[in-house]
Amino acid sequence: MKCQVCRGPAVIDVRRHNANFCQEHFLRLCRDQTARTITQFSMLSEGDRVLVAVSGGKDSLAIWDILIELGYEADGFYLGLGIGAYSDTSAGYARRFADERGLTLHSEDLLRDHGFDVPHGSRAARRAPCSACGLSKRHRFDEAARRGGYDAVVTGHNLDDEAAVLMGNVLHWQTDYLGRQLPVLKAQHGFPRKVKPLVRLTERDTAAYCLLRGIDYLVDECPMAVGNKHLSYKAALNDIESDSPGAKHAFYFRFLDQAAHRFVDHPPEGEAVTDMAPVSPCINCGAPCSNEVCAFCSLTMRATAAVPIEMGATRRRKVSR
Ligand code: Q46
Ligand code: ZN
Ligand code: ZN
Repeated sequence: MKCQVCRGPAVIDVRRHNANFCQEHFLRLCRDQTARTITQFSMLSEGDRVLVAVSGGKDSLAIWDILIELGYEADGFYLGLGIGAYSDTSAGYARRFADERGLTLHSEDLLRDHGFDVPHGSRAARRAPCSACGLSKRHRFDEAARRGGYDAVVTGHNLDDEAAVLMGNVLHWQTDYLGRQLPVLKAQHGFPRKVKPLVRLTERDTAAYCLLRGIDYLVDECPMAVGNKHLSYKAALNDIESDSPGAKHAFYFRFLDQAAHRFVDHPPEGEAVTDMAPVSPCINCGAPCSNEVCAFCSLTMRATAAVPIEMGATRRRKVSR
């Protein structure tokens, strides 16, 4: 097996490119593909300060490393979710990565800083754990970027993630979500720009990238992901990919090229994504929101209430922090 670039011994085959690569050229491929994505979708500009959402897993550490290699000023933000040993271990990987490279890692902890963790808080708030977790992450990453004056929040979503989400959205014709499933969401209404520069790389690529770069990452999946539909969509797409290399890439990128704009430009009535409902600061935390209290503060109230609050009930009290 020879590297397609230098004809030296290859260490990895990339079937969707029908090519093999040595260590040096595989790492270069990952960086080039990421740089191409950043340029193609106008994700970042020279001089941008970016905040990477870091989980301690392969994708977020790979994108942080690649951005630094590409010359960006990139700091990290880690949010402790309180999911037992999984969270304790993931925090260690994120911290070690930053410390070994002299990078800045901001961190926050849901339990310490907001009074609830994902397993208990989601139960008290009567929300699915991943829904409470996703909402918390989005809000805290946005807030960290807003308060720190960062130009963009970067996440480590890869091609497998995006293709699986796309499959779920298409299976259920979630047209409003399809209109938002873009690799870059521009800054608007006080929310920072959000970008996914890894969408050309697969999970296998980011795992290999970390291995070859000597990046130690948390291999375990979050225990709360068990039963998550996206895992079965990923498995189905992997089956298709093994018979038709490149199918995943075509599915996602042709959606972006040929279909996504139809949902962005013509979202269902009342779901315009470019003109969100009027935005005013959350009366509790000051984050931009379209209600008096933002969704995260509302979740926090429910998650920290001694007695679970019935869904739909409103509470307007200052959340203790
Ligand atoms: S961390 Fe959070 Fe994921 Fe765990 S609880 Fe669900 S959303 S599965 S990316
Ligand atoms: Zn080579
Ligand atoms: Zn709020």
